Amino acid sequence: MSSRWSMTVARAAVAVALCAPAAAAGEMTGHVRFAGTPPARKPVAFGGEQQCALMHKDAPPLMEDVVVGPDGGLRDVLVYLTGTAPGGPYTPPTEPLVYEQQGCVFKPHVGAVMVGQPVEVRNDDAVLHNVRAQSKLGQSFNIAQPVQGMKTRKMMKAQEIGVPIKCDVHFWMTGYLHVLAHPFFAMTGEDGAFAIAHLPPGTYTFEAWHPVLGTRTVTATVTDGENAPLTFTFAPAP
Ligand SMILES: [Cu+2]
Repeated sequence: MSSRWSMTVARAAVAVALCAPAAAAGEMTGHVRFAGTPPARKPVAFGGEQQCALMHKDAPPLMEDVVVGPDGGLRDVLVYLTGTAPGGPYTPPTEPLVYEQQGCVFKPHVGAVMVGQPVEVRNDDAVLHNVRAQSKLGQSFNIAQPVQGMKTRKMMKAQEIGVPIKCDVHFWMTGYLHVLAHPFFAMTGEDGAFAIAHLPPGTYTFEAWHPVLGTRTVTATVTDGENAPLTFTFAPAP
């Protein structure tokens, strides 16, 4: 075997090792799936808001009520540990969750932070947006951002799942903010995958929360070794 060939083989071996699923201790991984035919996503109807419509001359963005990836993964699901969380106290990340308003659309549609982690609302558009969070626990906020490039930071103080977010100016701009008192949570992307790390061994109940499709719960035992992945399955709304 030439040295050049053996180098290639060695590199391939490293690549395989890096791609193999990690068997991290205390990690709970899994997928959130949508069963059945995904509902068609309607284009955003901008109504009389021409400034917003003009930002999407080629094609309007699609509504994000239910977003299913090509492999049936369900996006925008919060998977989190319910009940008493192990350990603590927890240090929230200093990195903010950024809520961008871009092209008159919230990015992300659904976000999650820890109590004490900054939420940064930004206006990327040259139009007025007014972001309102409607909390049931006294942590509502109301931020007017008339100027492009404005950034405003807020800090949430208590755990609250599913705080509605909306822009008062543009009725289609809606979303949700989740606030968690512990770090054992994850948001799914279009592949529906999630990973929750650093769990001490024990039996826990995990809830999956979707803004339109409701909730699912699974109780599972986390061990020191590799844990069997969890699956949450949502069906079309009735
Ligand atoms: Cu707006």
